[in-house]
Amino acid sequence: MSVFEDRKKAVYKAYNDLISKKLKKVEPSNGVYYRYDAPILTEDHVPVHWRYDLNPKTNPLFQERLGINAAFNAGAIKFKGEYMMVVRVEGDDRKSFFATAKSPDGINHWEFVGEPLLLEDVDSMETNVYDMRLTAHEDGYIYGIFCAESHDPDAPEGDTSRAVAAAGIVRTKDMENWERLPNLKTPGPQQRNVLLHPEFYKGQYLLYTRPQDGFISTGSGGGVCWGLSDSMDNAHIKEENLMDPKVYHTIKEVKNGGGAVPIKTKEGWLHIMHGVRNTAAGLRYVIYAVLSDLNEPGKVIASPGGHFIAPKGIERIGDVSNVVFCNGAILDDDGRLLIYYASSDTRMHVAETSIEQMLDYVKNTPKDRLRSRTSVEDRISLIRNNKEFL
Ligand code: M1P
Repeated sequence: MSVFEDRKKAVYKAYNDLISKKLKKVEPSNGVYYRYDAPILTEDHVPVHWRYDLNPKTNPLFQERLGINAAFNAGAIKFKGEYMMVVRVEGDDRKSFFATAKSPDGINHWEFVGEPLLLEDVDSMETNVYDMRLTAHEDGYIYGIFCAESHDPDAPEGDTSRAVAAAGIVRTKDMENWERLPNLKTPGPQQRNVLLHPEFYKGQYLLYTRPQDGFISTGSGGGVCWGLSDSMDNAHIKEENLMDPKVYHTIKEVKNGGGAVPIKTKEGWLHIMHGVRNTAAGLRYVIYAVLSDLNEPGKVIASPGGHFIAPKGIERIGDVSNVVFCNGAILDDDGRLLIYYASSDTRMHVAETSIEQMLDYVKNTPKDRLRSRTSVEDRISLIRNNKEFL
């Protein structure tokens, strides 16, 4: 066999072995959610023909022509019974793009389908797009809100790293044909981690925002906010209301941001978010959960202390280490909840739980009372109450 045939066979075998692998639940878990023993999606899940030139004449050595660096930060949706993610795929050239992947059960055998999304070119300065949140809205559309990033036009000459972030918007009815709408306008000068609430609120579209003064720093932004817009055709929020502030010496001391689109439960809207704190080794991103009022989705009614998921084992390592980040979840009719999260800006994982477990978690985990002393009081109370059951 030629080098081409040899290598092609080996590369396809590795790909097929990977996508047919069945994952195992990690037992016994903490009772809140299960992890699985391997990532659900990686750069190696990207189809061979998206990376290699399959023509033996132009690629006799069967070299990868357009490599993929990472597959992470995926929005998720169950559409017509199919589990789908719109994944942030990053090429070796550092440009991110969106690509749809499907799985038969939401956990195993994730495979990319079709072709990457070619978004309408609304702004020639837009350089990068990433982190789509998918909302099946009661108006009948599925909206995808993502970060649209450009080089800061006001950056001093020679400063090639200053950027501006805006919320880009697309919508679809079939998860195949996407219509691009104008970017969201907000009082906050920059936005990332914007997502659309699935129901109208007071007859308007409700969006969760995260105003930020700069590209990295949220500065005076305060935390996760909500605001209203009359339409999504020209989405414009005139007022941002603080919903979940960043707080000193907590998991969200430096900043926080919305994650998965809120999930409706009988006791409130469940939000899966991320919180960021600083360390000597750089920023640490964890995932946390809050519950908001069914009738006033911007009002937090339960806020368990600490993180819900933090990077563990291999999750700690990647392009941006010590990060877990969620922007998608799927609720099944039987109450099973699949929380999709990425680790270290590199790969995708799933945490499996249920609405029953999550409500128990958000309502019964003690709040963060913000001091070591109060944390010790909570732990001593747990220990002493347990004495009669030991
Ligand atoms: O690198 C970690 C994450 O950083 C950003 O999140 P935030 O806007 O809260 O700082 C995002 O760019 C995200 O894509 C990334 O995973």
